[in-house]
Formats: sequence, structure tokens, C-alpha cells
Amino acid sequence: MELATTNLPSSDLDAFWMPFTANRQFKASPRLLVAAEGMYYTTADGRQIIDGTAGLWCVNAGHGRREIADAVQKQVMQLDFAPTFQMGHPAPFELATRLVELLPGDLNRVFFTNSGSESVDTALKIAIAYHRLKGQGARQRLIGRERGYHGVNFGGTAVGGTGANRKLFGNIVTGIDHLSHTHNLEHNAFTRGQPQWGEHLANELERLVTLHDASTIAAVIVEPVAGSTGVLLPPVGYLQKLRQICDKHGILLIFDEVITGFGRLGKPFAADYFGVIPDMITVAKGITNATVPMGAVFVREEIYQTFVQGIENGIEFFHGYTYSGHPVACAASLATLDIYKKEGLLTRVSEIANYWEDAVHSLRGLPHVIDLRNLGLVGAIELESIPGKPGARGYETFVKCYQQGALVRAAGDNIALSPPLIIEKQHIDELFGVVTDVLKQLA
Ligand code: PXG
Ligand code: PLP
Repeated sequence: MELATTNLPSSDLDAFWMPFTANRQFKASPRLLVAAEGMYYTTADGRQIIDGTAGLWCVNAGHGRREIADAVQKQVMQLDFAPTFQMGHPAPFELATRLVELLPGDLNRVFFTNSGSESVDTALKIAIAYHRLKGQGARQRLIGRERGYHGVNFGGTAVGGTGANRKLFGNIVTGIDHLSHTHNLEHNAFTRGQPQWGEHLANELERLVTLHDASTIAAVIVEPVAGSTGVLLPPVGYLQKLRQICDKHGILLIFDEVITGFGRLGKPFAADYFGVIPDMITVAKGITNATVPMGAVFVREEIYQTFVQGIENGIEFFHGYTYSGHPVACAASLATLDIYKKEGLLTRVSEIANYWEDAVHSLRGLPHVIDLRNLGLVGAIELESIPGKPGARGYETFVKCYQQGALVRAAGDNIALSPPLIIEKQHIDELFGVVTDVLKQLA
């Protein structure tokens, strides 16, 4: 294969302002991926490296899936684009019908977006509008959680809980509050799977209800398992308790399943895995195996009905993206769902989760490792920070893994692992082989 990007002159790296990247550092020493197949990326210098992150938590069925490429190509030539504002085309109707078959409870309605960030901001707007339609227009407050990540749009930034993602933007959206995160090394270090300690942290929602009054709170949004800030697991009983408190006070519960959706925990959605049904679920990433950008919000029947009970010939929800239900994204998603079904990928992780767990916890005792976490096909290695240099050890680990044959993800001094769901035992051995070698080399 001709790899046109293999020999990019460094001046060609200037124009692209890279997202969430130390631009000068990267451009001084770039890491370019030029091809991918199955569990592996090919780097610009011609090496095969194992994909320990499914791209960015999104290539669930592995790379280079012919069925998706064929479906995309066919769709582009048949109907490249058609609007979904006051017009329609078959693909998003078919896709929405297929998706709701996978969903628990009465999460029966689907609003399409183009990313996780758009899904989050859409869900937050639905929550506020829903209460207003119910005659409870004072319910505008949104509650997120510390160390939560909900994308980068205005709403998602505001409910998000990482200082670095928020500090440059001031009070971009007001009327926000946050629960504490659930990560606690003192009580839960080296727990296998869900930690036992911490259910009571959900009671903070009662405290916020007392402070702000339930009549001002529209919704609570949490990741069932927080991914991008370092893999933070919900304690046993915690999500159930959040659901109870939301029900008691008429607050909508939104699960942000951009990472946990589409099989990551061994069930189609984390809502199934934990047995807790939220009022809305936001997804993206795995919905198309990341081949074409797409996101969606899944909404309970009663919420949809609240919107559509207004005047019959009036638009019920003044919201939407030019590309909501884009034909090519829908085609990619339908082909992806076919693969998930044929290969049983939405439940496959339950068969390999024990092997994965053992692999994660085999790192115990290696230098600087202060915690290991796992659930489904997610793993995290927390490294002790170098005093005064938070993130330096995580970054060094990530770069060394890349040089020595594995793509992993650093979130500060946490190394997150989330490979494609097609992973086999020998790949797990290979991935952890590289990680083990690298951890032994750390200063
Ligand atoms: N919600 C959650 C829970 C996410 O993980 C988003 C929303 C936003 O999705 P988009 O498609 O707008 O990026 C995400 C995205 C990381 C990392 O370092 C994780 C994400 C994005 C970038 C980096 O783990 N998750
Ligand atoms: N900005 C302008 C000037 C537009 O005309 C539009 C859509 O028509 C948008 C932004 C929003 O773009 P999108 O619908 O792709 O989110």
C-alpha cells in the first residue's frame, strides 16, 4: 500500500491545530498512524502496534471492516445527502428502529447528532425543555460530577468536572453544580471490578436538593463508568441510589454512555450491566465503529410524548443538526450493528472479562503502580505522580508504549486501556507484555 503520509515534511504539520494535544511537543516529535486492520495500527515508520484503546474508545469491532466500507460506498452513490428537517429519507428511521430494539426499558425514541458532545448538549436541552413543557420552568439547574467528561460544547463543558477543561472558560453556563467523584485510593485501591466502598456518595444529591430545592433541578448527568478522566468506577449500589433520589425528586437522570455504550462492559449498554434505567442515554463512538461521525440521544417514551402533545402542525423541538441522521453515517451504523449482531460483540466481553481482569491485576507490584482498576473491557493503571510534575510519568509511559508496540491512553498519571471488543487472549498477552516491560523501565 502506498502510504502518502509516511514522509510528511515537518512544515506540513503546522496548519492543523491539533485537539487536546501539546501541539509544539507533538510537532517536534510526531507520532503518525497511517493504516489499521483488526487489532493493529501501522505507524508512519512502518511498525505494527497493537491498539489498546480502540482508537479513542470507539473502534469496537476492530479496524478496517469491509462490510462498513461497502455500506458507506453504496450509500454515497445512492443518496449522498438528504435533509431531515421537514423532509426524510429511509435510513435514520430504519436505524432508530434497530437501535431501540437494543435498548432497555422504554428508551424508545432516538435523536441523532454527530458526536458525543452534541449528544450531551442535546440531552441537556431536552431536559430543560421537558420540565418547562410540564409547567415546571424553574427546573433549569444541571448537575454533573467532578472528574466527569461530557464533551466540549457549552453544556458539556459546564457539567464536566475537570478543572483543565473548564478553567479558561469562566462561567460559560450558569446554574450548574457537581457531585463528588467516586474515586478513592484509601478505601478502594486494587479492587477487582466494582468497589464496595462509596455507595453513600450518591447521597450528595440529597444535599444538593436541600441546597437548591428540587424545584430548580432539571437533570443529573453522569458517566456510569467515567472513562476519559482515568477510569473511575461506580461503587456497588451507587447508580441505583442516584436513580432512587432522582425519582423521589422528579429529576431526570442522564447516563452518558459515549464510552460504555455498544458492548464495552459485556452488555449492550451500561444501563443493562448495572440494571439501572436512566431517562436518557447519550452515545456516539461505537455507534458507527467510528467509521463516520455520529451520535445519538435515547429518550424514554414519556419524555418524547411530553414534547409531541403540543399543537399538531407545530414543530415540537426547535433543535437539530444539518447532519442529524446523515445517510452515510446511518449506513455505517446499520452495517456496524450487523457486525455486532453476527459476531455477538455486544455481549462478547463477558466471556473475556475475567482474563482481562487477571491481566490488569498482574501489574500489581511493578514500580510506581498505586492502583489498578478494571470493569468489562476497560482497565486503568494509576501511577504515582512525580512530585511537582503531574502527568509526566503517564506521558512517558504512553510514549514508551507507542515506541515499543502498543497504543495506550494517558489521562494524567492514569493509563487507560480499552481495546476493540474483538480482542483475543493472545492480544491481551501482547498488550500487557508491552505495558509490563515499559513499567519496569520507568525512572
Ligand atoms: N461523553 C463522554 C462520556 C465521552 O467519553 C464525549 C462525551 C464527547 O464525545 P465527542 O465525540 O464529542 O468527542 C466523550 C468523548 C480520552 C478521550 O482521553 C475520551 C473522549 C474524547 C477524547 C478523549 O479518553 N470521550
Ligand atoms: N452556522 C451557520 C451559518 C449555519 O447556517 C448553520 C446551519 O445551517 C450552522 C452554523 C449549524 O451547522 P450544523 O447544522 O451542521 O450544526
